[in-house]
Amino acid sequence: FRRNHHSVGIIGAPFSKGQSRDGVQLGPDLIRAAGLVEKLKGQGCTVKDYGNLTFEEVAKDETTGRAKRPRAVGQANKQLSEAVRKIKSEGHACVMLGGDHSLAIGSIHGHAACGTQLSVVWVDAHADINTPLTTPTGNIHGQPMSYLIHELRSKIPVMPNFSWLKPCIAAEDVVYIGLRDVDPEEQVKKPIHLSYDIDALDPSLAPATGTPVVGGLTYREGIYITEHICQTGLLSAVDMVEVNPKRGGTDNGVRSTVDAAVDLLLGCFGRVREGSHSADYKIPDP
Ligand code: NNH
Ligand code: MN
Ligand code: MN
Ligand code: MN
Repeated sequence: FRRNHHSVGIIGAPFSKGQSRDGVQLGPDLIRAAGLVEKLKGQGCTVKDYGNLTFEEVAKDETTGRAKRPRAVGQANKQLSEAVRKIKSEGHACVMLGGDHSLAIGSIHGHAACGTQLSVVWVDAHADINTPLTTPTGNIHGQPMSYLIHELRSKIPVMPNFSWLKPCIAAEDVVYIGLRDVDPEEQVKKPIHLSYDIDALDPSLAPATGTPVVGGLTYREGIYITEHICQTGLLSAVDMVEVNPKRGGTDNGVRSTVDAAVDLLLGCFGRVREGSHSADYKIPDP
């Protein structure tokens, strides 16, 4: 028998202003509705759902450099950072359901606030390391890494609602997977923050996302990463972001995207493809 004793804390962040496409704010409830909590419990995890954050409207939110909606993004990430910090202080592996990938700013910052040096595994079709001055689109979901890395500190302008944020990750502690070059880092020893952008997967499998790019990870490659990271025993927090039901085309496209997101999270917490049964399963006696 396999036994999983992962203790998981879930926080939903229905936030979309790090990019311009409506719908990605529906991710947290959609992923829950696909049975995430029940399925994690079914494979032996203890789960505490901390619910969704609520975000207030920001009336006037002019750009800083080229970065769009900095006040809304800064405020949302401040709230998220505090929520993740709390979940970590209560001893859970933290699962953040997005929302767009700008939320990695607060999620990683809050995770790092518990004091240990982290490594970050960034699974994405995109590197998300533009600065507010280099971004071609202005969307902050394409920038989160630039705010978090010590080495880029001098490249980041002062931004409204970002004064709480200090860089907390060393460039050498970041691993990228899915930039169409799959090579999982194996010698990380620090607690792992896995930031999973669903657009890392191939669009044939996960079409319901704002910026699909052809040539992505297969289901097998995507799941392999989570299994491998689970086996390190170092997984400390996960982001699952950029699921957008308004971009899927068909019901099937949305369903397959959401199911993939759930399966990736189950893989993070001990599910094995060769088959795992529920925690209380007993072989029937004759
Ligand atoms: N690189 C582009 C930008 O900075 C696209 C980013 N889009 C993403 N990132 N979905 O994961 O705007
Ligand atoms: Mn991303
Ligand atoms: Mn991406
Ligand atoms: Mn495990």
